[in-house]
Amino acid sequence: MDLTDLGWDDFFEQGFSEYKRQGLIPARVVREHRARYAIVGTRGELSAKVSGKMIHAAGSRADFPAVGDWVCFDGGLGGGEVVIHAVLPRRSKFSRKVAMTKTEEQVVAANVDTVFLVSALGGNLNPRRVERYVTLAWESGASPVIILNKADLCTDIAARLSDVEAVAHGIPVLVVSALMGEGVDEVRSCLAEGKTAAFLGSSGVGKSSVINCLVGEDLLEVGEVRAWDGKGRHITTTRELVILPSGGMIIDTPGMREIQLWGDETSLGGSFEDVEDRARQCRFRDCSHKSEPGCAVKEAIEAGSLDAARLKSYLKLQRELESLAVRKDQKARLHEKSKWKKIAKWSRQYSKHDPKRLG
Ligand SMILES: Nc1nc2c(ncn2[C@@H]2O[C@H](COP(=O)(O)OP(=O)(O)OP(=O)(O)O)[C@@H](O)[C@H]2O)c(=O)[nH]1
Ligand SMILES: [Mg+2]
Ligand SMILES: [Zn+2]
Repeated sequence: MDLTDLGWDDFFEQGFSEYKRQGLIPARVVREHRARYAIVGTRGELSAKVSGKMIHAAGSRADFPAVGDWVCFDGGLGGGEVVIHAVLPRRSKFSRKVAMTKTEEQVVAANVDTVFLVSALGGNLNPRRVERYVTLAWESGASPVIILNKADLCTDIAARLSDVEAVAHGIPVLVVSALMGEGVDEVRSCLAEGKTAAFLGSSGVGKSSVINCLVGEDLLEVGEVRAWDGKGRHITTTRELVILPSGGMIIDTPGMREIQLWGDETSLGGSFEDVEDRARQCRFRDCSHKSEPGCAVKEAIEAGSLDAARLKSYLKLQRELESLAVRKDQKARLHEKSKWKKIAKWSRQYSKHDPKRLG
């Protein structure tokens, strides 16, 4: 396999130079399952695990390889599993906060050029959920494209499309039916040789089905949806990078029940540019857009040029990011504290052996 077919370019070559000197070999992560990685490079597909040193040095889960990452492995021993010693700097990454209460970043897909945010028409298409995905996509560094799949199940496509376009804010929206094979060519035209696209969205919206259409065969397992509530079990259980016969790569991901934001106060700038543009014209810089005089956001809502639901959603996501910032900060302080405890302990031991040297 030629590395450029896998997306290798000058950016990664540069990151690789120091590892090249160490005799390490680059490869791309195509699958991950319980701390075991399938990697592909000039030697074909290999099974790999990360080195003990890397595990020890990792500050968080985001420091471990994710699907789409370029890693450096030691090819010296041959046979069996190879050992990954480093992850090359990522050009882009789609991250979320790990579910539940932990304050930790999870990289869902790395080095992605295009992210397809998939929702299903018919059933409960929720523009607020689309907004959430769009926010994370802007933050990722990849270009977002929205797919509304299952067009065959929907009788008022035009209305749903305009609901979504209102929150898409200039991002292309493609109407697709994987079942009928409609709109698939538009999806294909977003792919290119050496480029990587990732499919993200709730379970059952048809991510794997659309990919199967693109590949032209039933490569990925596709699920049953329970008719009575539109829900089913999660079909895709691991993230996987698929290399298309026509060039280009696709990452399939398991549906996410909840997608929590990972980012900072600047994260809403891309997805809520319409709200933030107006907010800059408010009389007070720290306007909360609730009851302050001279609030340009409120004025826009009254004039009908901004949707009230959009402001509500903006404020909600902003609160979520604020509480994330507080928790990140607490975590950083705890980390700092435990580091200084270790140093203090070490210096006490050190001074016991040779009190003079600590002066
Ligand atoms: N009517 C209709 N059904 C579809 C379409 N695309 C997918 N489906 C059905 O929707 C169900 C779920 O499809 P999947 O492709 O497994 O969905 P997924 O998003 O990959 O789900 P997870 O892997 O659980 O995240 C399957 O029964 C598909 O046959 C479509 O365009 N129209
Ligand atoms: Mg799937
Ligand atoms: Zn305001």
